[in-house]
Amino acid sequence: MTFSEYSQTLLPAIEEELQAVVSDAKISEDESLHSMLTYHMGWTGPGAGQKAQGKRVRPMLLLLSNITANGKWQLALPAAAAIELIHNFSLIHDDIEDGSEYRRDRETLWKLFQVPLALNAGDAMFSLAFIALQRLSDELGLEIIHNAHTLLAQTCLTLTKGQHLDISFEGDPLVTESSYLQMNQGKTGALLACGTQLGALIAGADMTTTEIYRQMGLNLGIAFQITDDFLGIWGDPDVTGKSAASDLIARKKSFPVIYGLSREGEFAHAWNSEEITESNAPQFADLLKASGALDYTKERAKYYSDLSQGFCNQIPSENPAKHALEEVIQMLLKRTA
Ligand code: GRG
Repeated sequence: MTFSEYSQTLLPAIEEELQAVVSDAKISEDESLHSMLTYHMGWTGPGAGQKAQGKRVRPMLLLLSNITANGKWQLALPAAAAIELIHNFSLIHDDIEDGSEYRRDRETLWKLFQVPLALNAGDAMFSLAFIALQRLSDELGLEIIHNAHTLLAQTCLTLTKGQHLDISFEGDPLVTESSYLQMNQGKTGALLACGTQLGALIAGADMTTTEIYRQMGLNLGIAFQITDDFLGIWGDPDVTGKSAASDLIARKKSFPVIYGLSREGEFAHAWNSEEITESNAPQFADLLKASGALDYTKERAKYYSDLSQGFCNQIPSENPAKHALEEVIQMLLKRTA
């Protein structure tokens, strides 16, 4: 079965589970907190629809992992919802921290409702992720349910550590590729690793097997973030929903920039001596490309994607969902948004 065929069944089930959990945010007759959450999830408000919902990559990976590990995917739905809620919570807070005005081609929550209410809506989303996990069936057994809670909680801490490093990079003139990787593993790798590992854990897989799933997700996450960094500079704004070269204007120490600075050539000189604005950002993107950063970024994204594929090959399963997992790995490397 292809990824697209699985999506037809799994995506509506994920959406239904998410909506059931998010409906817990209603405060008696006051719908405003709930409507902020449904706006961010892409279900309501201007521009609502598939693009506004995002790709739902993490819950899809979780369910496909669960299926390949011989799980009953319906039992993994609460965990799929939980991981997507943590992801969306982190986006709400990230947009505030970065001052980003647009996400998924629409205004961010803080832009529409101001920072205090957006922070609070993010907190509600975070709490709902753990409420979602309470929907895991007793049928799974207490040990699995306990381990799922522990894994999600530990992943949240890892995410904050990654985000701390990312924010700290702004004031650090000498960010190395190795510190970038540490940041990336926390900020992005950890949640994808958590998704694939949780899927296998809930299916009752043993520790050796869940570790293979974790590594598959972790390396995919690293490749995913490097690709995100690529798109933040050379992506098509009509497809990414962000302005062109947005990461350069924000002076983000993304993967290509760290490489470009390390070459100490024309790009590094311009970066250290000039402001980057909407109008000169394309020239900066060209200088960065000339430093070799574009090719190197693509090469490293492929390297981590291949590592992920290697772990996928080790999954001891003949289930057709394994092909769908392989497709996701390939798709995420080639994505344009
Ligand atoms: C979890 C307690 C806790 C804190 C979070 C704010 C924060 C700390 C971390 C930020 C993490 C972050 C925003 C990482 C970026 C990851 C990334 C590549 C996001 C884009 O993911 P997509 O492309 O988004 O899957 P869609 O829109 O498709 O859902």
